[in-house]
Amino acid sequence: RKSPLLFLFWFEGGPGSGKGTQCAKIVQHFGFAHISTGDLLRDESRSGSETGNMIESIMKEGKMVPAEVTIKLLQKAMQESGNDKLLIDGFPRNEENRAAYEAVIKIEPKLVLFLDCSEEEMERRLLNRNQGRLDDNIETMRKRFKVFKESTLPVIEYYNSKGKVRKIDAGKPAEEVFEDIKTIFTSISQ
Ligand code: UP5
Ligand code: MG
Repeated sequence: RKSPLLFLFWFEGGPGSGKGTQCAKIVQHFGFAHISTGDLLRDESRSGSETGNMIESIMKEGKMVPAEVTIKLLQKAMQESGNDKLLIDGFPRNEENRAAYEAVIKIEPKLVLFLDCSEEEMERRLLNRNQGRLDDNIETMRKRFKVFKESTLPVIEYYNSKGKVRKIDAGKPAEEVFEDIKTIFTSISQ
């Protein structure tokens, strides 16, 4: 990359908490680049490669893709972004991800934004999404919620203990959630 990263923010939150939705708004308002590890993995799964097929079957089950696969895609996307302000959406999702990130990429996030939303509301949103995602069926969704609680919440708790987490009430309408995010970004990213 040409210039060092000025701002690196991570977005965490359960399936359907609104990570992609809020990141898109931040891109528009604050000129960040948005990298979703879920999107990177979906793109790779469509490539038809052996790794792609492996990724697809893991995602269909709502399980976590091995960190070495995700970290390679993430590193490449960060290098190619050409932006010194980055939002990383949905990563790290477990301890394995976090260890791989710290071993390979190393750049600490400025803040971890945690979109906090009830499971009922997340479920409602995912069932309404209708974008043909293979993992938006009730059976896989329940597995995704379980993985979030068991594996991702502990990672968020780890960063919270380092004072890096800002918890946001994400159960409100998207525009209202964004108002809270704007306040954080306006105070920090300039
Ligand atoms: N919506 C959004 N905000 C709303 C609001 N405030 N009020 C009402 N509706 C709202 O939103 C979801 C839906 O809700 C949309 O229809 C939206 O309009 C509406 P979205 O912004 O897409 O939520 P998001 O949090 O991004 O939900 P997503 O389903 O993408 O979250 P996941 O974390 O489940 O999905 P992701 O793509 O990150 O990961 C998928 C899978 O990939 C994982 O299960 C795993 O198998 C794999 N994966 C890894 O293995 N490793 C990784 O590092 C990342 C992913
Ligand atoms: Mg998403």
